[in-house]
Order: sequence, then structure tokens, then C-alpha cells
Amino acid sequence: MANITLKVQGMTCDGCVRSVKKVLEPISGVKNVNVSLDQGQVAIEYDDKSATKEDFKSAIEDAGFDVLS
Ligand SMILES: [Cu+2]
Repeated sequence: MANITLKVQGMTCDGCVRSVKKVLEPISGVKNVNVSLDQGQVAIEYDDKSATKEDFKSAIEDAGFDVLS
């Protein structure tokens, strides 16, 4: 199991938090998603044999947010 924390720009409310969770949770291998609105951070616990950082980045970007790192 792996953990990654992404810096995400553009989340302004709980609706944004829900949108980000909604696109990440269905990705194969994702076990847990934790979003900090205050810090603009998304922490993901996942199986790194099933999913990659690129999968998360593109899902978040497709939802309309910018991934900074
Ligand atoms: Cu919002």
C-alpha cells in the first residue's frame, strides 16, 4: 500500500472536496481519499500496483482542478 499527497489548486468549498473524492474513489486500487480544503491537499492511500500518480492527476484535472505537485 502506498500513500501520496497532492497539492491541488482551485478547491474552494465542500462541493469541490466532494467532486475530487468522487473522481478518485472509483479508480482501481484506491483505498482511501482524504481532502484538506484548508491546505489544498489531497492524500490518497492506494495500491501502487493498480494506480499511479498520473491516474490521480488526470482524474483531478478532468474534474476541473489544477494539480501543482
Ligand atoms: Cu467548490
